[in-house]
Amino acid sequence: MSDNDCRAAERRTSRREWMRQAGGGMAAAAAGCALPSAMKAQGARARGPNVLFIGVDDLNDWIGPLGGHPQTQTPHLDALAKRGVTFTRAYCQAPSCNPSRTSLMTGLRPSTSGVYRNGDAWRKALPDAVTLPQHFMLHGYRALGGGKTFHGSQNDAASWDAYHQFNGFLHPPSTPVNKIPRAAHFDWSALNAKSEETTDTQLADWAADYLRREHDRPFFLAVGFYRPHLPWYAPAEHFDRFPPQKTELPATLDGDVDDVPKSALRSFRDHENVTGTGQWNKAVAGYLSCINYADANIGRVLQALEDGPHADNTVIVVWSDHGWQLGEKKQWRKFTLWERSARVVTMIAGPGVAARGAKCRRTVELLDLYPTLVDLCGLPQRPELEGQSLRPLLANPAAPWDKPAVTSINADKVTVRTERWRYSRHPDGEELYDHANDPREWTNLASNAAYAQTKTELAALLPKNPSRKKIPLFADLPENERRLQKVDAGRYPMSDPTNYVPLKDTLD
Ligand SMILES: [Ca+2]
Repeated sequence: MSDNDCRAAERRTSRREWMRQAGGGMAAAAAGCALPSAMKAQGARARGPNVLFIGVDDLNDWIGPLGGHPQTQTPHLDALAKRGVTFTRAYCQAPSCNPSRTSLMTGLRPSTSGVYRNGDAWRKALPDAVTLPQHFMLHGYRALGGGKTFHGSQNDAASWDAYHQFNGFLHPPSTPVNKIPRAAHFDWSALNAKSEETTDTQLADWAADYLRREHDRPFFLAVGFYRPHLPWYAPAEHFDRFPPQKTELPATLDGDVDDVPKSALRSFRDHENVTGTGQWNKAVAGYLSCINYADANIGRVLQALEDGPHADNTVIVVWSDHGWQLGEKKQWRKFTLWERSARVVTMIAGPGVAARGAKCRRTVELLDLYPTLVDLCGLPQRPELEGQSLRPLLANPAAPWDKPAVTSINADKVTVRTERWRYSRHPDGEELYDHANDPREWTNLASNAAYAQTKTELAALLPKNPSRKKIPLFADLPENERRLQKVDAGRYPMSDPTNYVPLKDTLD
């Protein structure tokens, strides 16, 4: 660690000390120089491999390797799938951004942390949690991030050596383009702009620049793309590939919602708006366009890795925080417990991934990524983590595995997925789907007496005593506490990514 790095680490440590004294309760995740000597020595020996951790916001299973939509165009993810393992039954722990990302980044379930809502102040709920990048920092890695990794304004200053974040996105001149009243960001349109002018591509180029350079320490680099999160605005070249009149809608069944508990459904408003204005095809085309744009940005990053000095020594993970519905069961967005909302992208490639090109059909969870990366990089595991390392499945995708995937909306709305079944419990009823015969979850078997035993077995897999802790809303925290999590550093110099502004200098 250089003297400059040591001084920066000291500054970070004193800031954290101050945060604790100020009542922020932030974890004392000291890096480098502030560590006990034994750990410092361990950190100094860290040699990698590096981690490239690519998150894609609101990306469902409409990518080539998962086959969720026949017209999707994701050539770069298709190519990555040939080099790594694609998990075809990977699920989020919550079908919305903040609780899903909190679980992924802390390795704890929502049913443990109580963080179920987008507005929940996750760091307030988990003041001592050591996040995934923090753990790597503790062991000698440099942790860098950009874009959206934690949710929105709830980034975590303690988790990064430096963070790259832009403010603002390009919008069409007049919105909403779809003219749906009160659409807010529920909109889609081509942008009359070059990719290089857009935030996600600039993020990709920032990461690419870093990946092309030599570094004195192994890195954990998180790249969090915003699209295909709403609004679906992307350069016209991507929209041109998906003419709406030729775009296929997701398969639906009349009366599909008649056999589900009322509280399983969220809202019909979006569906009425989209179908009432005759724009279902346009919306689907808009989402596919933004997926294609995300894939192109991922391609930029992966090409830079391939061209640079770290190609053979970097674990690549591509993940999404939850799925997205586009009219299945008359639902749009996420926030439900069905397959299209709970299923996520999880692809892993690089050192330690022997089963190149394989698909793994075991049920895995986003919170398995933390222990997996720790395992692949040879770091000590953390006892509190609730996931399980996927390493055996990266060697043999058919290896024995009996861990189901659990997704929670709150303590009383929760689902469990096994390789064959999905069982969901709501305050006003249950659902049971047999994926061997009903992959679209059209026929709820929960009231069929023939499946009573199956239901009992699946119910036993749901969280015991799920947390009902009341988590304060981030927006309600005093300004000084909100500020502790803010990593709003503005633009780092694009021309010299080694010249990162230490967080301390940008926060004070
Ligand atoms: Ca149904």
